[in-house]
Amino acid sequence: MTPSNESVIAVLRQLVQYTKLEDGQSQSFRTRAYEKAIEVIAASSESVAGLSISELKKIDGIGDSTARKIVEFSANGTIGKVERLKKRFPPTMLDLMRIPGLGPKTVLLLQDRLGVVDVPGLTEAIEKHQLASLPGLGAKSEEKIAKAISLLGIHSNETRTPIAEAMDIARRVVAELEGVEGVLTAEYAGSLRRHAETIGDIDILVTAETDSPVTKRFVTLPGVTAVLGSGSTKASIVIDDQMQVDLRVVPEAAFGAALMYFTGSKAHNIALRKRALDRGLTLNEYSLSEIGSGTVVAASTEADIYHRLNLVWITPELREDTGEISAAESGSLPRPISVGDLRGDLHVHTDWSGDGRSTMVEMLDGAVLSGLDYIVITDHAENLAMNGLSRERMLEQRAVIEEMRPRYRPLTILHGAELNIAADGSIDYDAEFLADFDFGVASIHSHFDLSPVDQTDRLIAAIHNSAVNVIGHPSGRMIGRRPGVRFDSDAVFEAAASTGTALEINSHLHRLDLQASHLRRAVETSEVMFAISTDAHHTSAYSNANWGAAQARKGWVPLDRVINTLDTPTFLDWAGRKRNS
Ligand code: DGT
Ligand code: CA
Ligand code: CA
Ligand code: ZN
Repeated sequence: MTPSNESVIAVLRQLVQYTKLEDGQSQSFRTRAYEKAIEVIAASSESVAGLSISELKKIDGIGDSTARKIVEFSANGTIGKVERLKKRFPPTMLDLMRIPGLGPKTVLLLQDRLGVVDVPGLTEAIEKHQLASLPGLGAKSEEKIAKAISLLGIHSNETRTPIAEAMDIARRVVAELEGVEGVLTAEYAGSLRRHAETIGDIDILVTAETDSPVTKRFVTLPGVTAVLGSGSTKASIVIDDQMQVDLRVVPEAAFGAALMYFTGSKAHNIALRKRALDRGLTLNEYSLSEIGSGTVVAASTEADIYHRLNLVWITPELREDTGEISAAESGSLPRPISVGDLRGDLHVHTDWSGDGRSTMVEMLDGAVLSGLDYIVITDHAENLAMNGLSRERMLEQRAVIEEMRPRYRPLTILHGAELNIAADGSIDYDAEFLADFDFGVASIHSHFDLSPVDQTDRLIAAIHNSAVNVIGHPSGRMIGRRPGVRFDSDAVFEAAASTGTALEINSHLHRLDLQASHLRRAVETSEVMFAISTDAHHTSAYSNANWGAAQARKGWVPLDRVINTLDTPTFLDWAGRKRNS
């Protein structure tokens, strides 16, 4: 069986990380070559494993050395270089590299001088003030690293994995299992299906014909670094030295009951079981059945089970026993937003931004393919170091967009910018220049450590700027990497509501910003509107809108609070109202 593209990408990502350690720097021509190949493979719909070296090299973006490694991986399930580097650098050193302020150079220094190769070791070294004496570090860096560790809550070995990384692994395992003979369906459940921000372990459910070798294959998948258990209907593995994955094989007739059980949460399950008992029924991972007679009343689909409990089907993101069951009973659950409800994307980059990877034409074609009615091009404004556009470039871009418009009708193309909110809440350019854009997204890209009072003032100042229609990724957090700014959320919601400024629900799995608890509170306590945007820097990122929709569901956001579910004229009217005020 040839490995899936997802598995090839995962091993190349490992190669990138280990190569950084080997090189002692975070960028080199080798890591750039692997990263380029990852992008190309991610965008490809054809399977690359199984191709020959010469076939691989014909693909634009894959060079000789990467091609050889892909072929080696397809044949052996491993890459010799990765295996060798793993012996030199324990996998826990990759966890260290995720801590802000710790690049490959410092991580190597920690190993070399202090023998520190994991987070607990680092915590101990900080307690003994051993970092301060290392060349190039000092007391100040030590303090910064200590703060990052404490804010991220990663001091112990009990680490949870950010959803972005867990999702990659789960999708790759699901893709592999779908290729095994006799497998009918494979789906991830657990906290991942509930769209939790961090994931303890991945739970996968499979239905299969009785003679399918699925559990046997599961324990030998590419990337498996330990087998924790294996039987005929269940197995557990560790993948990439990092993540536990539990597999359950269940009968098709019980799939709904099993999916519901293993999706959880535990609290939601317990509440439903109690509800079942009140109705003379028992609910478990096999079925909803009558007590006594044992007659099965529902089992094959989740919807059947919820209906038999006099509830509407509850979207997995809400299954936390925080009011969703009574809302499902009274019919007051918000209708779950799906990606098909989104008519526009209000935060999109092109390669005019230093960090954009697709051209304007590619991004516009992508918008059409995604079925969008309108799109706002929001490349970075001038104050963003390296990646921002000068006034001249912005005007050039506006002319290009003007030219594109007739070609892309009925797609409506707006010219916007992603503005940078400075420490004092001011933004790029001047009022006159800003007024000539069709739309503005303003985001925090700097000064993450101001006090909550200052951050609140800063956000509110930006919200009051008539050139700002949306606050992009309002907290600026990166899940598991950067905590994001703290601010008085009620005050920000109120200011946004009263000025007609929307708050973004950023769809990147690394961001998911605003967070779900903020969304739910905002919906309950204010009139604020939201924009579910992809912040795409590449055409492949349009599909992230799925994750933005999931985040909105998790935050109990109803459809009528999302500005980009409006049809084009109504949306344009909304945007114009603030800009012309
Ligand atoms: P995680 O892995 O910590 O991110 O969170 P979950 O929710 O994925 O938890 P996990 O993997 O321990 O279990 C998966 C699901 O299985 C869980 O959401 C609900 C169900 N489950 C596990 N243990 C129990 C239990 O003791 N009682 C009930 N009712 N359900 C359970
Ligand atoms: Ca789990
Ligand atoms: Ca589990
Ligand atoms: Zn952006």
